[in-house]
Amino acid sequence: MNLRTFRAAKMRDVLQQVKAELGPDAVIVSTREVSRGLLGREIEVTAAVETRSGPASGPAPVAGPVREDPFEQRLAPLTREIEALKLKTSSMGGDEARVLRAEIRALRELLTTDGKSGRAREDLDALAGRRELTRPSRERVVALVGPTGVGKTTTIAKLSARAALIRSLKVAIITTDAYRVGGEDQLRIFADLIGVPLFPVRDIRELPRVVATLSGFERIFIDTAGRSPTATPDIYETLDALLKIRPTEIHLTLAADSRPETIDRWVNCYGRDHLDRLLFTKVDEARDAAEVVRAPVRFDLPVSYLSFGQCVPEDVVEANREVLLRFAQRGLQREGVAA
Ligand SMILES: Nc1nc2c(ncn2[C@@H]2O[C@H](COP(=O)(O)OP(=O)(O)OP(=O)(O)O)[C@@H](O)[C@H]2O)c(=O)[nH]1
Ligand SMILES: [Mg+2]
Repeated sequence: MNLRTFRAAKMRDVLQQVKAELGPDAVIVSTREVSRGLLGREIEVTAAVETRSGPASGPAPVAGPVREDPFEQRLAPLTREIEALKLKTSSMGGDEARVLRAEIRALRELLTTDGKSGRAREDLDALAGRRELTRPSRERVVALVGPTGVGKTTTIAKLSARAALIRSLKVAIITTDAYRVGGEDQLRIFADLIGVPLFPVRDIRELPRVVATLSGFERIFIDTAGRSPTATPDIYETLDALLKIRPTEIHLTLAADSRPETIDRWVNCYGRDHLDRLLFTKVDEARDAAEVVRAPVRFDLPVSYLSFGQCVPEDVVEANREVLLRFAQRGLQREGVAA
């Protein structure tokens, strides 16, 4: 038996390699995702073929019905190949057959997911049209608002570090998350590491006054306490204070795999007209991220940044159209973001 391992970014490319190198009788032994350097992922397929010569013994693949969808047309030969492999395992017994069947199931799942992504990409391209999906942050004062635990504080640390250390700007951080145990400490550690001053604001109504005292700073980042969407009085209080220090850019911060109804609820909670940007975090954890394109279109609210990990300051990028579409299509990790 000739056992070989193949790798490529896409499952169909690996399968093409398998077919080209080992021929139509190749059997998939295992498939897995492997990391490619720091930035990407690849599919690794181990395939085997009997080394004996002679005609293939398995039943010939049966031609499927003609399909209209161009993606399904491309997928059809692979689907047929999987069917043929499945037939082959039905005549086998024991553990070997069980393992092989599990692998075939995994392979089918991967192919279907890839197929859906391909279609999603076409849909999202059409949906996005010529609309402005992204817009860089421009204002001197930037505030992040949104649900608890999405990564607001971490993102504030990343953005402050980029502005202070890379762009050499005079940066100040304000936290209004001073009442929660640990809320201020978390940011103080980052601020000390970056070497920028941190101004805690214990009473949110004091925020405009504190900002007014910071006229010597070129960039001011405001971290707010995470809210539950039912805590509307708190949300309004924060919003009210932020609106008094216009021009402030308010970025609604959300996890990249948020469901549409969650995003709608949050945008409505703050009021679309009070928001300037969407900022998506946890891109690295998202499997389905179509909302990073759909939401900016739905609300005409461009995306500023994408955060894709816990590391400060490197795991954040300024969003751009191509990256957003690529990521929304694949919904996968760093590959779409950092490339
Ligand atoms: N995987 C991943 N984790 C992240 C990302 N951003 C933040 N985190 C992690 O998410 C957790 C919560 O992050 P915080 O920055 O404290 O979130 P927050 O929105 O400030 O939370 P609250 O202040 O409690 O509302 C921490 O463990 C972070 O390290 C990201 O882009 N990807
Ligand atoms: Mg926080």
